[in-house]
Amino acid sequence: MVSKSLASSAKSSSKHNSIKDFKKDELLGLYQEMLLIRRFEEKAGQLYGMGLIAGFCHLYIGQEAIASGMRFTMIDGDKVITTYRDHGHMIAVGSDPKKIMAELLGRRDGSSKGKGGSMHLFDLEKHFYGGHGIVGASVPIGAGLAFADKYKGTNNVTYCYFGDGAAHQGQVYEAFNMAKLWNLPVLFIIENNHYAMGTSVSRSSSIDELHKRGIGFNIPGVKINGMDIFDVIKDGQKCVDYVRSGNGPMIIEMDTYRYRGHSMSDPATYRSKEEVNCKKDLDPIDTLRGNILQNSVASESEIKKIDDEIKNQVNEIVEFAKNSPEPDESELLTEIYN
Ligand SMILES: Cc1ncc(C[n+]2csc(CCOP(=O)(O)OP(=O)(O)O)c2C)c(N)n1
Ligand SMILES: [Mg+2]
Repeated sequence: MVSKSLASSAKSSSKHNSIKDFKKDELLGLYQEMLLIRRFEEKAGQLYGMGLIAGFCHLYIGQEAIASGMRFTMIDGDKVITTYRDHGHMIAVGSDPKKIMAELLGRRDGSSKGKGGSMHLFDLEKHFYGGHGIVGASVPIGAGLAFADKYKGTNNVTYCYFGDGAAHQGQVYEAFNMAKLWNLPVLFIIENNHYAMGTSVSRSSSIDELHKRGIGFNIPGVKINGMDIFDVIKDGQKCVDYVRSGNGPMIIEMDTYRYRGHSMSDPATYRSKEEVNCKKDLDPIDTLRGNILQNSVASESEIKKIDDEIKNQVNEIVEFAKNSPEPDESELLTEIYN
Protein backbone atom coordinates (compact mmCIF):
# COMPACT_ATOMS: atom_id res chain seq x y z
CA MET A 1 0.00 0.00 0.00
CA VAL A 2 1.59 3.33 -1.06
CA SER A 3 1.00 6.14 1.43
CA LYS A 4 -1.18 9.07 0.36
CA SER A 5 1.68 11.55 0.63
CA LEU A 6 3.72 9.65 -1.92
CA ALA A 7 0.77 8.92 -4.16
CA SER A 8 0.18 12.67 -4.47
CA SER A 9 3.82 13.72 -4.79
CA ALA A 10 4.83 11.11 -7.36
CA LYS A 11 3.51 11.93 -10.81
CA SER A 12 2.95 8.35 -11.81
CA SER A 13 3.34 7.20 -15.39
CA SER A 14 2.20 3.69 -14.43
CA LYS A 15 0.02 2.08 -17.03
CA HIS A 16 -0.26 -1.15 -15.09
CA ASN A 17 -2.81 -0.63 -12.36
CA SER A 18 -4.57 -3.98 -12.68
CA ILE A 19 -4.17 -7.27 -14.54
CA LYS A 20 -6.32 -5.90 -17.38
CA ASP A 21 -3.61 -3.33 -18.19
CA PHE A 22 -1.09 -6.05 -19.08
CA LYS A 23 -0.74 -7.72 -22.47
CA LYS A 24 -0.93 -11.50 -22.52
CA ASP A 25 2.74 -11.86 -23.45
CA GLU A 26 3.75 -9.53 -20.62
CA LEU A 27 1.87 -11.66 -18.07
CA LEU A 28 3.15 -14.95 -19.41
CA GLY A 29 6.65 -13.47 -19.60
CA LEU A 30 6.50 -12.52 -15.92
CA TYR A 31 5.16 -15.95 -15.00
CA GLN A 32 7.88 -17.64 -17.05
CA GLU A 33 10.62 -15.55 -15.46
CA MET A 34 9.46 -16.12 -11.87
CA LEU A 35 9.10 -19.82 -12.51
CA LEU A 36 12.56 -19.98 -14.05
CA ILE A 37 14.01 -18.35 -10.93
CA ARG A 38 12.10 -20.81 -8.70
CA ARG A 39 13.06 -23.96 -10.62
CA PHE A 40 16.65 -22.76 -11.08
CA GLU A 41 16.99 -22.34 -7.33
CA GLU A 42 15.29 -25.61 -6.44
CA LYS A 43 17.83 -27.28 -8.69
CA ALA A 44 20.68 -25.30 -7.10
CA GLY A 45 19.50 -26.60 -3.71
CA GLN A 46 19.63 -30.18 -5.01
CA LEU A 47 23.07 -29.71 -6.56
CA TYR A 48 24.32 -28.28 -3.29
CA GLY A 49 23.08 -31.39 -1.49
CA MET A 50 24.95 -33.52 -4.02
CA GLY A 51 28.18 -31.66 -3.29
CA LEU A 52 28.39 -30.00 -6.70
CA ILE A 53 28.13 -26.50 -5.26
CA ALA A 54 30.58 -25.48 -2.55
CA GLY A 55 30.66 -22.54 -0.18
CA PHE A 56 27.59 -20.45 0.54
CA CYS A 57 24.31 -20.58 -1.34
CA HIS A 58 21.33 -18.42 -0.32
CA LEU A 59 18.05 -19.15 -2.04
CA TYR A 60 15.53 -16.46 -3.06
CA ILE A 61 12.55 -18.86 -3.06
CA GLY A 62 9.42 -16.90 -2.08
CA GLN A 63 10.80 -13.47 -3.00
CA GLU A 64 10.62 -13.79 -6.81
CA ALA A 65 7.86 -11.21 -7.35
CA ILE A 66 10.22 -8.47 -6.19
CA ALA A 67 13.06 -9.11 -8.66
CA SER A 68 10.70 -9.72 -11.59
CA GLY A 69 8.22 -6.97 -10.71
CA MET A 70 10.82 -4.25 -10.23
CA ARG A 71 12.68 -5.38 -13.35
CA PHE A 72 9.44 -4.67 -15.21
CA THR A 73 9.74 -0.99 -14.20
CA MET A 74 13.32 -0.57 -15.46
CA ILE A 75 14.57 1.20 -18.57
CA ASP A 76 17.82 0.58 -20.46
CA GLY A 77 20.83 1.51 -18.39
CA ASP A 78 19.17 1.24 -14.98
CA LYS A 79 21.46 -0.42 -12.48
CA VAL A 80 20.92 -3.20 -9.96
CA ILE A 81 22.98 -4.05 -6.91
CA THR A 82 22.05 -6.55 -4.23
CA THR A 83 23.21 -8.90 -1.51
CA TYR A 84 24.43 -12.50 -1.53
CA ARG A 85 20.80 -13.62 -2.15
CA ASP A 86 21.39 -12.71 -5.76
CA HIS A 87 20.50 -15.51 -8.22
CA GLY A 88 16.95 -14.27 -8.84
CA HIS A 89 18.01 -10.68 -9.41
CA MET A 90 20.67 -11.68 -11.93
CA ILE A 91 18.23 -13.89 -13.84
CA ALA A 92 15.65 -11.07 -13.81
CA VAL A 93 18.03 -8.54 -15.41
CA GLY A 94 18.44 -10.96 -18.32
CA SER A 95 21.81 -12.58 -17.63
CA ASP A 96 22.35 -16.00 -19.13
CA PRO A 97 21.20 -18.53 -16.47
CA LYS A 98 23.69 -21.07 -17.85
CA LYS A 99 26.54 -18.77 -16.84
CA ILE A 100 24.97 -18.27 -13.42
CA MET A 101 24.67 -22.02 -12.80
CA ALA A 102 28.23 -22.55 -14.05
CA GLU A 103 29.34 -19.89 -11.56
CA LEU A 104 27.55 -21.69 -8.74
CA LEU A 105 29.39 -24.86 -9.69
CA GLY A 106 32.72 -23.01 -9.82
CA ARG A 107 33.22 -23.62 -13.53
CA ARG A 108 35.16 -21.75 -16.20
CA ASP A 109 32.06 -20.60 -18.10
CA GLY A 110 30.61 -18.99 -14.99
CA SER A 111 29.82 -15.27 -14.96
CA SER A 112 32.90 -14.64 -12.79
CA LYS A 113 34.89 -17.45 -14.44
CA GLY A 114 33.95 -19.78 -11.56
CA LYS A 115 35.90 -17.78 -9.02
CA GLY A 116 33.13 -15.74 -7.40
CA GLY A 117 30.51 -18.34 -6.58
CA SER A 118 26.91 -17.85 -5.53
CA MET A 119 27.43 -14.66 -3.51
CA HIS A 120 29.50 -12.81 -6.10
CA LEU A 121 27.53 -12.80 -9.31
CA PHE A 122 28.27 -9.87 -11.62
CA ASP A 123 27.26 -8.80 -15.13
CA LEU A 124 28.52 -5.43 -16.31
CA GLU A 125 26.74 -5.73 -19.67
CA LYS A 126 23.38 -6.02 -17.89
CA HIS A 127 24.30 -3.29 -15.37
CA PHE A 128 24.22 -5.82 -12.56
CA TYR A 129 26.81 -4.80 -9.97
CA GLY A 130 26.68 -7.85 -7.63
CA GLY A 131 26.25 -9.97 -5.44
CA HIS A 132 27.85 -8.76 -2.12
CA GLY A 133 28.69 -11.02 0.83
CA ILE A 134 29.16 -8.16 3.29
CA VAL A 135 25.80 -7.32 4.82
CA GLY A 136 24.89 -3.70 4.00
CA ALA A 137 27.73 -3.21 1.50
CA SER A 138 25.35 -2.93 -1.45
CA VAL A 139 23.95 0.31 0.00
CA PRO A 140 26.89 2.76 -0.15
CA ILE A 141 28.05 1.17 -3.42
CA GLY A 142 24.52 1.61 -4.78
CA ALA A 143 24.59 5.28 -3.78
CA GLY A 144 27.91 5.56 -5.62
CA LEU A 145 26.44 4.06 -8.79
CA ALA A 146 23.61 6.58 -8.60
CA PHE A 147 26.15 9.37 -8.07
CA ALA A 148 27.81 8.35 -11.34
CA ASP A 149 24.49 8.62 -13.19
CA LYS A 150 23.75 12.02 -11.70
CA TYR A 151 27.28 13.22 -12.57
CA LYS A 152 26.91 12.01 -16.16
CA GLY A 153 23.43 13.50 -16.47
CA THR A 154 21.63 10.29 -17.47
CA ASN A 155 18.03 9.59 -16.47
CA ASN A 156 18.87 6.19 -15.00
CA VAL A 157 17.96 4.90 -11.57
CA THR A 158 19.94 2.50 -9.37
CA TYR A 159 17.85 -0.23 -7.76
CA CYS A 160 19.70 -0.96 -4.52
CA TYR A 161 18.48 -4.04 -2.66
CA PHE A 162 19.27 -5.12 0.89
CA GLY A 163 17.66 -7.08 3.73
CA ASP A 164 15.84 -6.25 6.94
CA GLY A 165 18.95 -7.26 8.92
CA ALA A 166 21.16 -5.01 6.81
CA ALA A 167 18.77 -2.14 7.48
CA HIS A 168 20.29 -1.83 10.98
CA GLN A 169 23.81 -1.17 9.69
CA GLY A 170 25.61 2.13 10.23
CA GLN A 171 26.90 2.37 6.67
CA VAL A 172 23.28 2.29 5.44
CA TYR A 173 22.58 5.58 7.23
CA GLU A 174 25.77 7.24 6.06
CA ALA A 175 24.68 6.35 2.52
CA PHE A 176 21.11 7.62 3.16
CA ASN A 177 22.51 10.97 4.31
CA MET A 178 24.70 11.47 1.25
CA ALA A 179 22.06 10.17 -1.13
CA LYS A 180 19.58 12.78 0.08
CA LEU A 181 22.17 15.54 0.43
CA TRP A 182 22.99 15.14 -3.26
CA ASN A 183 19.52 14.00 -4.33
CA LEU A 184 20.89 10.87 -5.98
CA PRO A 185 18.68 8.76 -8.28
CA VAL A 186 18.67 5.69 -6.08
CA LEU A 187 15.82 3.48 -4.95
CA PHE A 188 16.68 1.77 -1.67
CA ILE A 189 14.69 -1.46 -1.63
CA ILE A 190 14.58 -3.33 1.67
CA GLU A 191 13.52 -6.93 1.10
CA ASN A 192 11.94 -7.52 4.49
CA ASN A 193 11.66 -11.30 4.64
CA HIS A 194 11.28 -10.94 8.41
CA TYR A 195 14.48 -12.78 9.33
CA ALA A 196 18.19 -12.00 9.43
CA MET A 197 19.65 -15.48 9.61
CA GLY A 198 17.67 -16.82 12.63
CA THR A 199 16.76 -13.44 14.15
CA SER A 200 13.27 -12.16 13.49
CA VAL A 201 12.82 -8.50 12.67
CA SER A 202 10.52 -8.10 15.68
CA ARG A 203 13.36 -9.16 17.99
CA SER A 204 15.97 -6.91 16.42
CA SER A 205 14.25 -3.74 15.33
CA SER A 206 13.07 -0.83 17.46
CA ILE A 207 10.35 -0.17 14.91
CA ASP A 208 8.71 -2.69 12.63
CA GLU A 209 8.13 -0.22 9.79
CA LEU A 210 11.49 -0.20 8.09
CA HIS A 211 10.29 2.10 5.31
CA LYS A 212 10.22 4.87 7.93
CA ARG A 213 13.97 4.60 8.49
CA GLY A 214 14.58 7.50 6.07
CA ILE A 215 12.50 10.06 8.00
CA GLY A 216 15.54 11.60 9.70
CA PHE A 217 17.11 12.16 6.29
CA ASN A 218 13.97 13.49 4.60
CA ILE A 219 13.79 10.40 2.38
CA PRO A 220 10.22 9.23 1.77
CA GLY A 221 9.42 5.57 2.18
CA VAL A 222 6.57 3.19 1.42
CA LYS A 223 5.68 -0.38 2.20
CA ILE A 224 4.68 -2.66 -0.68
CA ASN A 225 3.27 -6.16 -0.66
CA GLY A 226 6.24 -8.03 -2.13
CA MET A 227 4.29 -11.28 -2.49
CA ASP A 228 2.04 -9.96 -5.24
CA ILE A 229 3.67 -8.99 -8.51
CA PHE A 230 0.82 -6.64 -9.42
CA ASP A 231 1.35 -4.64 -6.22
CA VAL A 232 5.10 -4.62 -6.79
CA ILE A 233 4.70 -3.23 -10.30
CA LYS A 234 1.87 -0.78 -9.60
CA ASP A 235 3.30 0.73 -6.41
CA GLY A 236 6.94 0.19 -7.38
CA GLN A 237 6.45 2.14 -10.60
CA LYS A 238 5.27 5.20 -8.64
CA CYS A 239 8.46 5.12 -6.60
CA VAL A 240 10.64 4.70 -9.69
CA ASP A 241 8.87 7.66 -11.31
CA TYR A 242 9.48 9.77 -8.22
CA VAL A 243 13.21 9.00 -8.25
CA ARG A 244 13.60 9.25 -12.03
CA SER A 245 11.97 12.70 -12.01
CA GLY A 246 14.90 14.09 -10.03
CA ASN A 247 13.37 14.10 -6.55
CA GLY A 248 16.25 12.17 -5.02
CA PRO A 249 16.22 8.84 -3.21
CA MET A 250 13.31 6.86 -1.96
CA ILE A 251 12.93 3.79 0.27
CA ILE A 252 10.69 0.85 -0.47
CA GLU A 253 10.09 -1.81 2.16
CA MET A 254 9.00 -4.96 0.36
CA ASP A 255 7.00 -7.17 2.67
CA THR A 256 8.10 -10.68 1.70
CA TYR A 257 9.08 -14.11 3.03
CA ARG A 258 11.78 -16.64 2.31
CA TYR A 259 10.44 -20.18 2.28
CA ARG A 260 13.81 -21.87 2.76
CA GLY A 261 16.38 -21.42 5.50
CA HIS A 262 18.87 -18.54 5.49
CA SER A 263 21.46 -20.61 3.63
CA MET A 264 21.90 -24.28 2.92
CA SER A 265 22.97 -25.27 6.44
CA ASP A 266 19.95 -23.69 8.15
CA PRO A 267 17.08 -26.02 9.07
CA ALA A 268 15.07 -22.89 10.07
CA THR A 269 13.85 -24.29 13.38
CA TYR A 270 13.35 -20.75 14.74
CA ARG A 271 9.98 -20.41 13.03
CA SER A 272 6.85 -22.50 13.36
CA LYS A 273 5.38 -24.76 10.68
CA GLU A 274 2.13 -22.80 11.04
CA GLU A 275 3.90 -19.55 10.18
CA VAL A 276 5.59 -21.05 7.11
CA ASN A 277 2.36 -22.73 5.91
CA CYS A 278 0.40 -19.54 6.36
CA LYS A 279 2.94 -17.66 4.22
CA LYS A 280 2.90 -20.45 1.61
CA ASP A 281 -0.71 -19.52 0.91
CA LEU A 282 0.72 -16.25 -0.39
CA ASP A 283 3.17 -17.90 -2.81
CA PRO A 284 3.80 -15.22 -5.47
CA ILE A 285 4.01 -17.72 -8.33
CA ASP A 286 0.82 -19.57 -7.38
CA THR A 287 -0.91 -16.19 -7.01
CA LEU A 288 0.13 -15.04 -10.47
CA ARG A 289 -0.81 -18.39 -12.02
CA GLY A 290 -4.23 -18.16 -10.30
CA ASN A 291 -4.76 -14.63 -11.60
CA ILE A 292 -3.82 -15.64 -15.13
CA LEU A 293 -6.28 -18.54 -15.09
CA GLN A 294 -9.13 -16.72 -13.35
CA ASN A 295 -8.93 -13.87 -15.83
CA SER A 296 -8.77 -16.31 -18.76
CA VAL A 297 -5.48 -14.82 -19.93
CA ALA A 298 -4.22 -18.33 -20.71
CA SER A 299 -5.55 -21.87 -20.42
CA GLU A 300 -4.36 -24.63 -18.10
CA SER A 301 -2.64 -26.31 -21.05
CA GLU A 302 -0.75 -23.13 -22.01
CA ILE A 303 0.46 -22.85 -18.41
CA LYS A 304 1.42 -26.53 -18.38
CA LYS A 305 3.41 -25.99 -21.57
CA ILE A 306 5.37 -23.16 -19.93
CA ASP A 307 6.00 -25.32 -16.85
CA ASP A 308 7.37 -28.12 -19.05
CA GLU A 309 9.54 -25.73 -21.07
CA ILE A 310 11.07 -24.29 -17.90
CA LYS A 311 11.77 -27.79 -16.60
CA ASN A 312 13.62 -28.62 -19.83
CA GLN A 313 15.43 -25.28 -19.82
CA VAL A 314 16.69 -25.88 -16.26
CA ASN A 315 17.91 -29.36 -17.21
CA GLU A 316 19.85 -27.83 -20.12
CA ILE A 317 21.26 -25.17 -17.79
CA VAL A 318 22.53 -27.85 -15.41
CA GLU A 319 24.02 -29.93 -18.24
CA PHE A 320 25.87 -26.85 -19.52
CA ALA A 321 27.24 -26.08 -16.06
CA LYS A 322 28.30 -29.66 -15.37
CA ASN A 323 30.08 -29.90 -18.71
CA SER A 324 32.02 -26.69 -18.20
CA PRO A 325 35.58 -27.36 -16.99
CA GLU A 326 36.96 -26.06 -13.72
CA PRO A 327 39.20 -22.96 -14.02
CA ASP A 328 42.79 -23.69 -14.92
CA GLU A 329 45.23 -23.86 -12.02
CA SER A 330 47.14 -20.93 -13.53
CA GLU A 331 44.08 -18.74 -12.83
CA LEU A 332 44.02 -19.50 -9.13
CA LEU A 333 45.37 -16.10 -8.10
CA THR A 334 44.31 -13.91 -11.02
CA GLU A 335 41.41 -11.41 -10.82
CA ILE A 336 40.93 -11.93 -7.09
CA TYR A 337 41.84 -9.91 -3.99
CA ASN A 338 44.58 -11.68 -2.06
C1 LIG B 1 29.05 -7.12 7.88
C2 LIG B 1 28.50 -8.51 8.05
N1 LIG B 1 28.05 -8.91 9.26
C3 LIG B 1 27.53 -10.15 9.41
C4 LIG B 1 27.49 -11.03 8.36
C5 LIG B 1 26.88 -12.43 8.54
N2 LIG B 1 25.55 -12.45 7.94
C6 LIG B 1 25.37 -12.96 6.72
S1 LIG B 1 23.79 -12.83 6.22
C7 LIG B 1 23.30 -12.13 7.65
C8 LIG B 1 21.86 -11.76 7.87
C9 LIG B 1 21.35 -10.68 6.99
O1 LIG B 1 19.95 -10.67 6.97
P1 LIG B 1 19.10 -9.74 6.03
O2 LIG B 1 19.78 -8.44 5.84
O3 LIG B 1 17.73 -9.69 6.58
O4 LIG B 1 19.10 -10.46 4.61
P2 LIG B 1 18.47 -11.87 4.18
O5 LIG B 1 19.53 -12.91 4.43
O6 LIG B 1 17.25 -12.10 4.98
O7 LIG B 1 18.20 -11.76 2.73
C10 LIG B 1 24.38 -12.00 8.51
C11 LIG B 1 24.30 -11.42 9.86
C12 LIG B 1 27.98 -10.57 7.11
N3 LIG B 1 27.95 -11.34 6.01
N4 LIG B 1 28.44 -9.31 6.97
MG1 LIG C 1 16.03 -10.77 6.02
